[in-house]
Amino acid sequence: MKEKLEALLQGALVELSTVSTEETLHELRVKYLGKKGLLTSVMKGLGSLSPEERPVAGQMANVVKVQLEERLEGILQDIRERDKEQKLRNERLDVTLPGRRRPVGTKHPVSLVIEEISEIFAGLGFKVAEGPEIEMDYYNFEALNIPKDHPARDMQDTFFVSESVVLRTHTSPVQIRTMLKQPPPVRIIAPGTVYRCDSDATHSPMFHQIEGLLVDKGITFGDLKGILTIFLNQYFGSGTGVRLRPSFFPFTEPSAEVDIACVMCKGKGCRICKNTGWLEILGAGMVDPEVYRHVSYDSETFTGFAFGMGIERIAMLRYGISDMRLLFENDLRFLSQF
Ligand code: 2NL
Repeated sequence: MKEKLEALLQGALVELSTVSTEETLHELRVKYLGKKGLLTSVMKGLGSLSPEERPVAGQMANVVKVQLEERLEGILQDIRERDKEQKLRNERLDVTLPGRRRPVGTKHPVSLVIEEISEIFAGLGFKVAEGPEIEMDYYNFEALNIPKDHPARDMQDTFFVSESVVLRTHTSPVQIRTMLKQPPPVRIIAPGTVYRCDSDATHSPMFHQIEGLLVDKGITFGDLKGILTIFLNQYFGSGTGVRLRPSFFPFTEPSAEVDIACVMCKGKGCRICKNTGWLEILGAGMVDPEVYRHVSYDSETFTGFAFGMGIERIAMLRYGISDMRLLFENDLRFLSQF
């Protein structure tokens, strides 16, 4: 019996010396001290001993049991201590490290142009107006004196949603909606996204425009020229040359193209202005009485002017961007420069 117990203890101690996890420790506890464990089965043999031997062997078995229990408990504490330390080591953080910088976005150049131009016109008393990008044919064309058979309505240029609904091809319908909602005076600009079924190196099917509208008593072509000259001198720098050339739009009469002296060569002639010294920036004109008729404004009492400009072209001139497609590719190497 004594030998059996000693062998059992030695065997257990050898096995315990290699234990490194709580699970294998638990398995060994069951193997030696469990109900069907090795020590239990040795103790079951106590009954067959003589009355003199039994208490001695029993005491020995108890000593072995206590020793094993203490050893198991000791190893368990060691494993737990080791696991805790490892966990602390893994979770260690250096509170003196500088924080990780979050990348901060920049505004898109198209947004910058819209904001800056809107601000200049805000200073001239214009309010920003907005409207839907999916628009009624009536507001996009008919009310602007662009009849059904007009070339500007050609299938080639317009994205049709249905026979009477289009993706707006300009932001003019915003001004039509504004005039239908309120009586004159009106002093608004309408920046926004517009769509044309046209796509090549210099045309995107989705682009941006700002239009403006001023309607009041006694507004003349002189006011148009004055306001646009003030705007162009604020945006492109004071002293920027401005000239008007006669033009045609179905919704204005008379109409004009507005040029500025080339921002690159100051009018001397270069690649940007194709050696003309001038850059076309805006289209403008006095609102055609036919437009007033569609929104029930009295064209005998009220006159006004309207204008429109393409944002992408202005952004390219303002920031020296050579290819319009850079504005739509969303390459952060390009966008983060603004
Ligand atoms: C251009 C020319 C223009 C307008 C837009 C307009 C709007 C109403 C009535 C009359 Cl509601 N006119 N808008 C007028 C003249 C020119 O845009 O070249 N845009 C890129």
